[in-house]
Formats: sequence, C-alpha cells, structure tokens
Amino acid sequence: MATLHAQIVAAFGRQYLAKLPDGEMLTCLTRGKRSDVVCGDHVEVQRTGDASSGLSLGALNIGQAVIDKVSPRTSLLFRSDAFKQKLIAANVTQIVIVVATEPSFSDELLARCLVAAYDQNLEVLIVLNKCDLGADAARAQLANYRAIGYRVLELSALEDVSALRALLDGHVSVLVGQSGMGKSTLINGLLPDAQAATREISTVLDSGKHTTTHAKLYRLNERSSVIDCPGVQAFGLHHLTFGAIEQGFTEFSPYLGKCRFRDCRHLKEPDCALRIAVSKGEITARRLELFLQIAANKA
Ligand SMILES: Nc1nc2c(ncn2[C@@H]2O[C@H](COP(=O)(O)OP(=O)(O)O)[C@@H](O)[C@H]2O)c(=O)[nH]1
Ligand SMILES: [Mg+2]
Ligand SMILES: [Zn+2]
Repeated sequence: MATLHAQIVAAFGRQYLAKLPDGEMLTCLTRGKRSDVVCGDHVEVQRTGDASSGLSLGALNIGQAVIDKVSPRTSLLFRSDAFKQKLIAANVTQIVIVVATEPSFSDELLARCLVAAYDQNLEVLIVLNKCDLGADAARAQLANYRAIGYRVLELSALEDVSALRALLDGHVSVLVGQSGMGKSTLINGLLPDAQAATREISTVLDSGKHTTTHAKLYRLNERSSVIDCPGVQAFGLHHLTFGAIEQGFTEFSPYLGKCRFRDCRHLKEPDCALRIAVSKGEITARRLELFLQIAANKA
C-alpha cells in the first residue's frame, strides 16, 4: 500500500483525524501502543480499508488509516507534572494566549504559558477578548505585559476578528487559555463558510457539546492554520529547569547572572539582582512573586 503524507487535524484519545493534501480526511490509529501523536503533527499513513469501512461521523463517511511515522517536529507545546506529559500541539510557530475581560483570568496561567512559549521559541500574541463588556480592569492587569514587550490585541470575538486574522497570517497558531475566554468563538469568526464541513466533523467529535473536548486544527489559507484547544486550568512546567523558567520571564534577562551568588534562588539572598530591580521598580513585584511561585511548584 502506498505511503500517504497527512497532517493530524484532531486528536481524540488514541484515535486521530488526519487530512491529506487534497482535503480528504482519514481516521487513524497508531501501530502498537504509541500515543504521542498530537494535533499539528505531519505523519505518514497507509490506508487500511476502503472508505465504506471507515468510521461514519454524522453524514460523513471517512476512510481509515494507520500512522507509520511522525515527522520531526519544529516545536512541541506540552505541559507536564511529575507523572505525565500532556501534549498540546506540534509544529506551531505562534501561541495566542486568549484572556477575557470576564470571567477574570489567572495571571499565573498566563505567565506559565509565556514560559512554555519561550522554551519552544514561539511568537507570542496575547488576545484580550470580550472588550465589548468594558476592558478597564483586564487592560490594567495586562499593562505590564505590554510594557515588557508582549503584543496585546484587544477585540471582541462577537464583533470583529479581522485584526486577529491579520496577525495569524503565515503562522501555525495555537489558541490556549482557560475555558470560557472565547477561543471557540474566535475560531468561528475566523473560519470562512467554506469550512463548514470541517466544523461539522468537529461538532460530531464533540458530540454536540458546547465545550471543546479535543484539539482541532483548521486551515485559514495556504500558509496559515490555527489550532483550537480545550481550556486549560493548570499548565504544569515540570519538564523545565529553574534556569529555563528564569529565561521565560524575559524581562529578567538583563539581571540574570548578576546576583552575588551564582546559585541565587532570588529568595532572601543578599545582593540579589532581581530583588534590587524590583526595589527600583524595574521589575514588578508581582512578576517576581509569580516566578518564585512557579519555580517552587513547577507543576
Ligand atoms: N460579550 C462577549 N461574549 C463572548 C465573546 N466571545 C465569546 N463570548 C461568550 O463567552 C462564552 C465562552 O465562549 P467560548 O468560545 O465557548 O470559550 P472557550 O471555552 O474559550 O472556547 C460564550 O458564551 C460566548 O458567547 C465576546 O467577544 N463578547
Ligand atoms: Mg472552546
Ligand atoms: Zn538573585
């Protein structure tokens, strides 16, 4: 049987949905116990039967295939605790962290996402959604993130997503954030009607639920795609070293290595360059506090 190249566009348990270059979808299993395939992966597959033997998802009949090989990844976004890793998306070039004016969002989760993004060398965009509801409090919460150099885009997914569409161009982007922030609403606004079939498959996978239960990749144009993920409440960084977490707080970089002690943990040590920077107002107390919290409890 011929080897086909495909991209994983949805992962649900140990089953996957892969898309061939001509747009045809296949449901895929892995060989053996392999389960480390994730949305965004490029894979080699072989058909295992004719289309009529495949799964029937709603009105759509989809052929079956088996995944032989996962191509080397340019990036892998994942979270981890002491026991397991949870893969989020592969081969993305940009992370879009979605927060909203309400419900309130966790700035610790935001900081964790930023550290993970830095580790995988991803472009970062912070989207403040639901600005139709009044943005003052959330805008103030994000002011320091703008000050340290992150792009923050304010919008309302229900009104106009064109500014976001422009910033997704040329990227494989992944939308992450707590549930309820509006990720799926943003995706709906971004997708042209021509993608109704893709959306139909998504709906069937989620069995009509309003919450996103599986990561899904949508193609926006020939050079751009976007992955919608289930909401995350925790973003474990067990896999990162103390040093990697320090670097993920990008505004710390001028001060790293400048403490009196080379192994300074930035707690109570004398002549700690980070604590001095906080006392001078060059780093916010909240960011150092978030750093210490994450370094002490990575997961
Ligand atoms: N007012 C307002 N509500 C929004 C906006 N975007 C999303 N919502 C609502 O917020 C809720 C959660 O949206 P959803 O897209 O499911 O969030 P997700 O969990 O991040 O995918 C839904 O009731 C949406 O209608 C927005 O821009 N303005
Ligand atoms: Mg959702
Ligand atoms: Zn220090």
